[in-house]
Amino acid sequence: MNRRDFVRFGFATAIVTGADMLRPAFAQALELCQGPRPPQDPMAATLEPRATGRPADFTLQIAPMTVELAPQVVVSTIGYSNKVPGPLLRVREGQRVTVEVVNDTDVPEYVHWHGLLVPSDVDGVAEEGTPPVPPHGRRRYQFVAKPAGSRWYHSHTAAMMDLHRGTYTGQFGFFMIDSANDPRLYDQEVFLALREWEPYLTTMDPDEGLADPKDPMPEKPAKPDPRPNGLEVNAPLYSINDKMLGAGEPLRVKSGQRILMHLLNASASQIHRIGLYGHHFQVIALDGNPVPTPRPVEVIEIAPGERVDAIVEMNLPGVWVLGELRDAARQSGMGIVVEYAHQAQPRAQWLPPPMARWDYTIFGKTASHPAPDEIIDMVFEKVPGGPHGINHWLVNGKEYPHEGEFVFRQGRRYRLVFHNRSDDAHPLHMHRHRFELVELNGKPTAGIKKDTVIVPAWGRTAVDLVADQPGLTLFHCHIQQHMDFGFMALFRYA
Ligand SMILES: [Cu+2]
Repeated sequence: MNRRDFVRFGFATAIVTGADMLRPAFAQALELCQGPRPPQDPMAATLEPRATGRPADFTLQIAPMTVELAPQVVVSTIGYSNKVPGPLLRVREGQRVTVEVVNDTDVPEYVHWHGLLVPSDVDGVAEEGTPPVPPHGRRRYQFVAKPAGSRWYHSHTAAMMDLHRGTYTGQFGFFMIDSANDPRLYDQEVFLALREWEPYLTTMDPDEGLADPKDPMPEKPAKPDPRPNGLEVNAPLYSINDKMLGAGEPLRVKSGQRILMHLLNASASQIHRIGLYGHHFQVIALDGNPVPTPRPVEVIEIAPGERVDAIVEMNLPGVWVLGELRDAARQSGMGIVVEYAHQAQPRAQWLPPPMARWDYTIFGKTASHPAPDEIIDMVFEKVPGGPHGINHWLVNGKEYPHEGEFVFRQGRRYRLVFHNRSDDAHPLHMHRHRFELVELNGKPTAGIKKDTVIVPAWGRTAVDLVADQPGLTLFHCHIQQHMDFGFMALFRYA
């Protein structure tokens, strides 16, 4: 689709536009991120020295902003430093980082450093005791950046029925922690955040079709729940970074190049599957952590909160669409044009890649785990269509909060077994820790370290972790609505 088609198809449904509101924001994120990285300047983001004390390494300003997703398609949201995604924060592993957060909104905010091993008081989570960034105030977050890999930062406020708060807004950005040992076997590096905009409540489940009837579904009950499903969150507009498909600068490549793609699903509600016809994604890291067995795949499935790092070898000259497999999402913006040099085609081509089931375990190694000191079973259930017509969620029989059910003892090894007794897939996120995948629907694996894992509909996933990060630790589904309506648990250290 070219830009003219894009406008002609009338994607600008019901979005306020105004020429004087538009900012020349074309592809700022790609400009920020493309090209070989400058090794001497790991901080590609705002540097704002302050008058008092040690200058902050980065400043993030939380404020209302508009995003020009495409010509005539402008959405209003809240973002970081007037950028979507927010500024790329790039540091060395082990570096002490100070981030000054200025909150130019009327509500308290929290910035969560997703995937970093940081103490509770700077993790950016109310439930863990992090102090808020007050309305029209500021607060500094100081921590040591670890571990190396693709991390990210985002708002961690509850949104409840307000679809203009928390992860429904533009408050997200990439946080790269560079390892000293990165072999840098690529020619170009790009950051691609998947997003939806203008969310609304609906009885239609946007993830319908993701459940595969061939899945084992070990947690499926004999009798289905007869209660009607509640309202879920869907969206009419999609983008990669701040642009809808066809509206931004293409990703310009040369034949033979190896492109390192840092994919992030910054969606509040949807799992996405991404393909690029005729090309393979060599998956090298999941949630920023190198996998034991890098393997090529044709489709990447990525849930809210997850990251996938993949190298794509450019070996099929043309002008292609890298995009969502679902036509509705791709045609509503979730894609980016990949343009080889010296190609004159006026239109970017989308062809569906061969269907393949996403399976984390192919990136693992032969299972072998030390015996856990303790097994913690966690059962997740849906209460369909509760108050406000919204589904509510139970963890071991009750909604958040839980009073001391989940306790870690320092140094002990735990196996968490997630029993998903619902018909939705859930990306489960553990704060301040990394876990290792042990089993997925009965399939054993080892060596895959993550902080967010999809538990398939009616599925079961087991993970191991060593309790080595004392302090309150939040666990939750990364779908904002599920988290807001009960799908959270707080782990304490004894
Ligand atoms: Cu969920």
